[in-house]
Amino acid sequence: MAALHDRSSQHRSRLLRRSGGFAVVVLMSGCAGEQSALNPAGREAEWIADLFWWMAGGAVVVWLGMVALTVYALRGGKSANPKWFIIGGGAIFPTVVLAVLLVYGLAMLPPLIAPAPPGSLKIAVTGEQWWWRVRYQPAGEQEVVLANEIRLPVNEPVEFELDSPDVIHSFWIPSIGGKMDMIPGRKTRLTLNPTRTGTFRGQCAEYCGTSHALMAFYVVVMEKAEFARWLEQQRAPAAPAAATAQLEMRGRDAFFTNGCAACHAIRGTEANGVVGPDLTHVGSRVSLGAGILPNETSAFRRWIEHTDKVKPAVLMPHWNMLPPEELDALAAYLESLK
Ligand code: HEC
Ligand SMILES: [Cu+2]
Repeated sequence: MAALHDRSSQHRSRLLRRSGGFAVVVLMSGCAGEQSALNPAGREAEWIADLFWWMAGGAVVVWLGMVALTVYALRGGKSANPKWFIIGGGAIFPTVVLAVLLVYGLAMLPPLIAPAPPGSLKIAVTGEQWWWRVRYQPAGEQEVVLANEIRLPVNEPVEFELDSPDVIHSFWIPSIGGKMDMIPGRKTRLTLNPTRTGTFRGQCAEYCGTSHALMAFYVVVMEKAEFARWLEQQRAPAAPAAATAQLEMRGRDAFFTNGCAACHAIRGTEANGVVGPDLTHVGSRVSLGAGILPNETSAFRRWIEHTDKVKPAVLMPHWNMLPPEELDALAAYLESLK
């Protein structure tokens, strides 16, 4: 019996150790990666992470103090004058700690909401159900309308102008900065300063309907010259499908015969719909469907055939009645739009 008990308690502690280790690994892995406020890649995100660590550290110190006092009380410790515990620990200490935090937190606000210096890159982002309309407005140049992805030059301030036509969304790139609501009928602003290159992930942070959780996007921070080249390439109209690329030519025809052009624009063709995302260079994006599918031919096909299964309640009809060849052709054409 004793042996059995021994073994089972050994087993239990091993299990605890293992699951404890597992929990720590899972928790810590949430801190790294492309969508973590604790792995900052922007000036504003660094401030926010600092604030978090100061608060977390302070909370640990207060907690340890409380544990020490509890142990002391449980052991029957008698203080010289218990009144001082109540006045000191109950009123003075929290007032001082909260006042310091308030001042620290408030002092952070003005630079966080300050506009970017004049001449900075402006990007207007509109929250749609459930995707992002993105308009680049470089100073003194014509705007470039894109969707579902944001690219930024590193170490340059950028000012986002945010809005929404119908419901409230919230624009959030945790690694680069704080979140800002997108509110119908008014423009909100957010200035960010990315500090290192890389690919990060943003996410709608305000419940906006059925597919709210499927409303994400990738953010690619690039060297300044590389960004300028990229924007020029995106500004250009779509290259016409090569006459030799039979499948893509058929896909192009299918795009028009199936009415896709009523909702989507492909600059350089007659397609100029504005209901859905601009598709001029859709094949060059990191992801498809606002951050939810990889950008590859099979994903294009899946999106067109089963749109509503991939994204429930999506505001695009699905085309599962098309013959497989036509779906393949459409997918090949869209993927070729680099
Ligand atoms: C009634 C308007 C409408 C029609 C017609 C329509 N779409 Fe869409 N499409 C949308 C909307 C809205 C979205 C964004 C959905 C979302 O992500 O929530 C979208 C998204 C897409 C995307 C993803 C774009 C991206 O940035 O990842 C592709 C690709 C696409 N549509 C292809 C097509 C094709 C091909 C057709 C024709 C067979 C078509 N669409 C017809 C409205 C439409
Ligand atoms: Cu949203």
